[in-house]
Amino acid sequence: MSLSREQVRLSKRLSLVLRHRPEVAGLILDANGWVPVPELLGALGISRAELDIVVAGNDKARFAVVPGPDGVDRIRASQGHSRRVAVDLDLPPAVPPDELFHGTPRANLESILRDGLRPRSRHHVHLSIDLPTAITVGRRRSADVVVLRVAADVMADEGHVFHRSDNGVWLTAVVPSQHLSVKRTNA
Ligand code: HQG
Repeated sequence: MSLSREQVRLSKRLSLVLRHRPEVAGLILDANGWVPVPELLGALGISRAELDIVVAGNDKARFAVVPGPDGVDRIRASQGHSRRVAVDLDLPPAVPPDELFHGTPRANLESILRDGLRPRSRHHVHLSIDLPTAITVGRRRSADVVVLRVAADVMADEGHVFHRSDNGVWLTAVVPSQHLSVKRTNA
């Protein structure tokens, strides 16, 4: 089900407060990134029904809602938090598939092949499970996208730790350049 323009706007607002700037809505995320749903509804002035539609209809399942230990539902973003927000998703280490992908604007290529993939403003480098997903990620920023192949099997053998977010994004601290190769240009 696709979201209306209004619902996409709410989804972006949720990403802002649950990943980057909780303080703009007067919210405080707990150590693992969770907020009680009633608090979020109050802070954003929305109904539970409005929230549920955006959580369920979100194209990338960006948000997870689970019952809290106190019986009150809580919500968090499954990945993508800013480094300035002290959140530990507490995901277990996971064995990655042999190869993962990363889509990026061509303008970044030279620097990435020199320095490797860095998390920049986020907690982790975000890697995609397949080529189409990587292309979509890169296209957020540019029409001229390059997809890099990440030798995740070799990295794992070398001791790099990977995590899989609840919505299927692979996360790791850094990808040194020797584990990168250009998979596809002009995606
Ligand atoms: C680039 C979205 C130059 C990197 C997506 C990327 C993802 C370098 C940008 C999630 C570099 C950071 C994350 C280096 C990395 N030199 N450029 N050494 N190292 N970069 O947005 O992976 O839709 O923080 O290639 O789907 O694009 O928001 O990372 O272009 O899962 O749910 O620096 O965000 O999810 O950009 O995207 P980002 P990303 P949502």
